[in-house]
Amino acid sequence: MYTFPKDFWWGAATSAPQTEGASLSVGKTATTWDYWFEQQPELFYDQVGPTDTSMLYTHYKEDCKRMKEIGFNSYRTSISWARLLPDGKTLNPEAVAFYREYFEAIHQENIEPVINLFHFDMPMWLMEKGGWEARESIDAFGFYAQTAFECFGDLVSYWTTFNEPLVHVECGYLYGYHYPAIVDFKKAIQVGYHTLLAHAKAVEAFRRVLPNKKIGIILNITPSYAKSAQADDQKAAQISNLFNTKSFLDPAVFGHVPDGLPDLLMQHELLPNTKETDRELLAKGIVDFIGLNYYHPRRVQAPLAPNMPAKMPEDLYAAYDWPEKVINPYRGWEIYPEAIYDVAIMMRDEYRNIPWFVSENGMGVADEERFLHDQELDDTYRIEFMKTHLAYLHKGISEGSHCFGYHAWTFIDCWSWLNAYKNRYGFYRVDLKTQERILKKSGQWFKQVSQQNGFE
Ligand code: BGP
Repeated sequence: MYTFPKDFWWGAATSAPQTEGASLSVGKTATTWDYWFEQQPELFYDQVGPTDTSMLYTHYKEDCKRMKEIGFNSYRTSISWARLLPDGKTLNPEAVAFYREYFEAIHQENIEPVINLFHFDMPMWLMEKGGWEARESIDAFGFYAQTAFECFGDLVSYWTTFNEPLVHVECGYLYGYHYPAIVDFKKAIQVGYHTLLAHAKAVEAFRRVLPNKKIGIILNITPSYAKSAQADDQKAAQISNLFNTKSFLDPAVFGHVPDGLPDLLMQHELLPNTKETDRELLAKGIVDFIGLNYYHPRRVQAPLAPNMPAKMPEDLYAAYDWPEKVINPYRGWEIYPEAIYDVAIMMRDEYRNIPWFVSENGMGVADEERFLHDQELDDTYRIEFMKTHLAYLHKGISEGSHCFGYHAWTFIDCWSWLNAYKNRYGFYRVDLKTQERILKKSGQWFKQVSQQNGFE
């Protein structure tokens, strides 16, 4: 029997843009997703945009009951910046009323709400001024954060500033999966740097407004494993970890950028524009807890034909196709549950054993309706996926890592960026046309795990 610590969080995560719907109504203005979909709907799978979701905006009451039915004691979602502050300054009373009622409904089911501020959903009014590339995004985010803390601080004890900040950096400024789909390493670094400062600005406001509550950040963790023990492969893995793990984790835990990163950026002419006061602000960004989203590791090797100075991260480390990898046949990502143990030990030994939780973990499945028969969806594959990850997490905890929870991705099938509804992850299946919800087998299993605080 794998038994987890007392009061362990069992639940799931999602986000405002992926579940709420009501995307351009009740006072909300456009985000980059609304805008991009309007401009180029063909980029989105099945041409499904951010308005076509599970419509939590109207279904949240029944959905909170569904969360309870499958044993959640905690649940993360986010606030939509463009809904709360449609022009960046003016508070939208309908948004305040909606989120207050939503968070109250979560409490009514005895579920702890964990509320995040930014989940890839840049408001268009800020994008038009340059988005995270513009220095003014830092104060704009600080103002938004403070407003959210003031409006909902009485209802929410656990807050997070960003979900996977590395993703809007990489996908928006290096690889073209998020708007503005620019390919520019130097801009990407500047965007990442402003995001770090915006995070610190929000934490600074938090300490003033809600000194007795807790704040964290949610990071995607993709531990980098080197192809071989040779020095150049090892160096590539180190650089990959510097960018992909330490770049946001070190500032959140220690209040400064990781050693080695400024020198590396200087060598490659990638240093961002800074101000003298930045160091002081960054030091204020230390959090109370960390959330780590884990799906798959990175396999890396020395770059094959590097440019000097680097034009892309691939000039510093290259992807390596590990022949022994196990693949999720329904999503294509590597499945490597052992990494969750390595991460647990890393948090214990290298990050002062700060309290942390698994804030996303799950298995995406394309065309999941093939497993739907007579209104039952047998997703045993997902149960196996979660069990193996939880077993490794348990091992890390039993060796002293301070992990206090496990949130699956996700509660209900949700809209996901360019892939829209291609890959399903939910404990509940949603039929987009009828809005009917069907509990999958994994949801029934998760309820037992939560009730027993573990599994056999
Ligand atoms: C994480 C994001 C989520 C969600 C998840 C699954 O990176 O925080 O928003 O999208 O990944 O990814 P996908 O939907 O692309 O399969």
